[in-house]
Amino acid sequence: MSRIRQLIAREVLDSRGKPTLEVEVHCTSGHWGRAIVPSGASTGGGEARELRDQNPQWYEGQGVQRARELLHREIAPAVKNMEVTDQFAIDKLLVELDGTPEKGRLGANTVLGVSLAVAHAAAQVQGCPLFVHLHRLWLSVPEAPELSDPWPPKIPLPQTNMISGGLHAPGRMAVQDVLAVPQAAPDYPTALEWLVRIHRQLGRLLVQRGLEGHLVADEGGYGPQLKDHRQAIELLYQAIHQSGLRPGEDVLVAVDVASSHFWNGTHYRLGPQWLLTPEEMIQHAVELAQLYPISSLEDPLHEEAWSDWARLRRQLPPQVDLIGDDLLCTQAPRVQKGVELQAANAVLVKMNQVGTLSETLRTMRIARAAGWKCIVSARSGETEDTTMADLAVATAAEGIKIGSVTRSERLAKYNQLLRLWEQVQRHWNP
Ligand code: 2PG
Ligand code: MG
Repeated sequence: MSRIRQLIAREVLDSRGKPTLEVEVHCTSGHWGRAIVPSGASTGGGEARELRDQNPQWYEGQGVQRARELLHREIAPAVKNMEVTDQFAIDKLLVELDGTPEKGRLGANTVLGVSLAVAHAAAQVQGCPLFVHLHRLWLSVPEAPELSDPWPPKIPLPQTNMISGGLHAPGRMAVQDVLAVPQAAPDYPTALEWLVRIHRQLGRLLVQRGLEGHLVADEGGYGPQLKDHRQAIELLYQAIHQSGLRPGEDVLVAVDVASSHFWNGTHYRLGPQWLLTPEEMIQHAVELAQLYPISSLEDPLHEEAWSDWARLRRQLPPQVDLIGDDLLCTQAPRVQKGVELQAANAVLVKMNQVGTLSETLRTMRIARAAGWKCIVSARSGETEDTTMADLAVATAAEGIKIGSVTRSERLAKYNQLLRLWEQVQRHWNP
């Protein structure tokens, strides 16, 4: 038994130098846990809300001092003396305390900071690694569909950012993210070596072509001035090949189109002179999947185009995953709707899109029950916090999207997966 004694929140900075919340939970037993909240740039309209101060004198209005205050004043007294291992009861209380559907009062950042720090503290109390505690929670989510399989912890397959566009880079490419997926790597350390090899080779290739191959974008990938995403996919294809790997066999390509951010209400604006109607966009997505070794397309249609998504799903080859990020926002009702409409077959999981660990796990269980894949994702604004890596392993997620293999806020997670890989080998996969 260990009860919550004290919460401490502080304003720290994320990978874009933007304030974010760090929360500590201290228990009566002396154990404690800490978590830091990430933050997105290409956010979905259905996401839970972040609370920011809007005070122009402090970090241009982006401060989280009010979130800190609310946490100390309202949340701390409410959760005090609760059993720290009782994650579901604590999260339920946090949701009730906020009282709004989109966590607009306390802020999803405030609530998530507490929810995750509680999980870290609970793992300490039980003397087990975080992913083991999260795995137990995953198996016992209340009000969630039954799990048909035991889903033992497993290392997810990375989708690694190589070239960035959209809101994550200053280049011309409208599409946000072209990623490499080392699907045939025999194990995680090999996958990571392949990814670094490809990333370096791609940098050399960009320089040879007179393009920017040194500076990196928000998630650590390159952000050169390219014509469009087809050029980015072709460059990545060549870099894979020049790395001694077989594109389409060893390594596949994933694309996060993030199309809500260039949808103008009638057309998708892929370039200054390149406007596509929804029907043309569907055809374009199908063509991409035919032309290139594509493993998944994320948000190829905008976040409210449910019936277009369902049409695209019917036209895409079954082996190409259709991932909903802005479409689903890790929200259970949106995933339920997506399942009913057969609008996708995979959900991107970002804990701060919904605000608590319990709600995240419930969303994942709904996806699982429908036979969908789960891809746990970092945000473009990240920190040294590695909880998402543990979550992915604990829930046996098929994929993980962390960003590129540079910048320490990304490598913190890739490195955590190396540690978890050893543990999974030892205990679950000997
Ligand atoms: C996405 C994420 C991560 P952001 O769109 O999938 O790449 O970006 O955190 O800016 O929403
Ligand atoms: Mg996305």
